[in-house]
Amino acid sequence: MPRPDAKIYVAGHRGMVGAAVVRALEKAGCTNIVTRTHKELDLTDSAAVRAFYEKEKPEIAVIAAARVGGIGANSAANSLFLYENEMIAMNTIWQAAEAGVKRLLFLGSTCIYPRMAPQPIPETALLTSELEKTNEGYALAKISGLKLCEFLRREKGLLFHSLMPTNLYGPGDNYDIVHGHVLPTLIRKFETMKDVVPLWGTGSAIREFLHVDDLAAACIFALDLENPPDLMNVGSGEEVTIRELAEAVKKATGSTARIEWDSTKPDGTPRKLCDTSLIRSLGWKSSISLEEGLAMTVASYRAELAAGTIRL
Ligand code: GFB
Repeated sequence: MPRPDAKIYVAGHRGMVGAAVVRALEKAGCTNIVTRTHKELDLTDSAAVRAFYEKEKPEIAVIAAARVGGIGANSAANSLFLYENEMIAMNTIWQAAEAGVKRLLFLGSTCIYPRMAPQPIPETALLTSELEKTNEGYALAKISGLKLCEFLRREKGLLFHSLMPTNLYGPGDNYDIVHGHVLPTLIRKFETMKDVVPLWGTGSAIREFLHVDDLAAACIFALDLENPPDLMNVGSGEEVTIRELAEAVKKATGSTARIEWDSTKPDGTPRKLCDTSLIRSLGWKSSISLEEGLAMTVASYRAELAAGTIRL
């Protein structure tokens, strides 16, 4: 557990992941958490990030800030996903090292692995073959970030390391029908479309889902390791086809609508199950099942909608 008084910067605290990390750190007793909204600090601006670190001088940084989106958002704007995420990663990691941050945890995604990686995907599959085209920009930026951490650790002895979570979901997700990830988008579709729910692709793609509170617990676990691996996968081991996911969301929402598949839309990576043997061998495993997590997330979707705090 980080010391209760350790000054910890969480980048991206208003996003689903950053908010979950802040909740978990607070629950673990941390009282000195530093945050900045996007408006207060533009993470693509190197000079501003440098000034921020010089002023605050955090001891630890957790980088959960990123431009994220589902297959629709990524494939329509690979350039933006590459540019913004590259800038955010380079600035938050490099300037942290310059300002004397002792420990940094960088968060990425399992889309850094090759499209046809062996399944389940081990960390060693990194950079062994071509990336999935629909999210190539995002993946390249995240690969740069994890490599910068690795190089700084090797060259300067800094304890900078990375976690690569599988597809995430949970409270505070983005429910935008066009730009969102599949799981929150399906919740919104089944909650709002009464007769027919149009879904993308063939439904045959396979995904693994992890509740964001499980990822936050993995972050605390990783920050506790004296000598963490440079790169660790974080997953639930529970994989489903998109078709099975759709049935599960339909059930969780109580919808009676008919599903219609639009095979002109992309399936993306055929399968993306990460090998979590490394993190499990060190003593961490997920604890929220997909069924349980889905029920919780449908409830939080409804609560966020009623409270007017939902991101659509
Ligand atoms: O979460 P998602 O958008 O992205 O899921 P990826 C895409 C899968 O769900 C594809 C199917 O197989 C889609 O065909 N799908 C079915 C839908 N209906 C829908 C729908 O209404 N909306 C969406 N979005 N998908 C993302 C990357 O890949 O994974 C990101 O683009 C990130 O960079 C994230 O790495 C974790 O799982 O394909």
